[in-house]
Amino acid sequence: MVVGAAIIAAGRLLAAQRGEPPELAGGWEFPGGKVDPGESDRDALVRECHEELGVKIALGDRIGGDWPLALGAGSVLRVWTAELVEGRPQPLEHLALRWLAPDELYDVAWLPGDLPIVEAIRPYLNGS
Ligand code: 9L3
Ligand code: MG
Repeated sequence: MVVGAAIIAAGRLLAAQRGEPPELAGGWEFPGGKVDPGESDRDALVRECHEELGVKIALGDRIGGDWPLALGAGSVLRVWTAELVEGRPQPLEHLALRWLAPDELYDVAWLPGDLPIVEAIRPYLNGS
């Protein structure tokens, strides 16, 4: 189980560029990661965003259901919207971060698993 955060601030969506593993390096994702044994999805997402970005987030809505990550691999991605509560995101474990305005959502090379989720975030970018 993998969890990801659609962090939104001032009407923009945060995208993060992976540096590893090699087959995913350079691709852009919703920050997050694997849920630890005994940990809730939501707790894992808050923890991962603190580790990866140095921020405290508050989770909002769940976006969709289980998004398939790799065909046949069985792993799925669960995504929540989130807002910043404390700190400004830093690329502590990523190559780069970008804040995407609504007309820039596809300016980055989203990872295949994350790409179909982007459109579902768009309604949250207006008026926030
Ligand atoms: N993954 C894909 N999209 C995402 C995230 C957070 C993760 N938005 C994939 C990349 C890895 C696996 O899930 O193959 C575990 O992620 P991590 O723990 O290395 O971040
Ligand atoms: Mg991660």
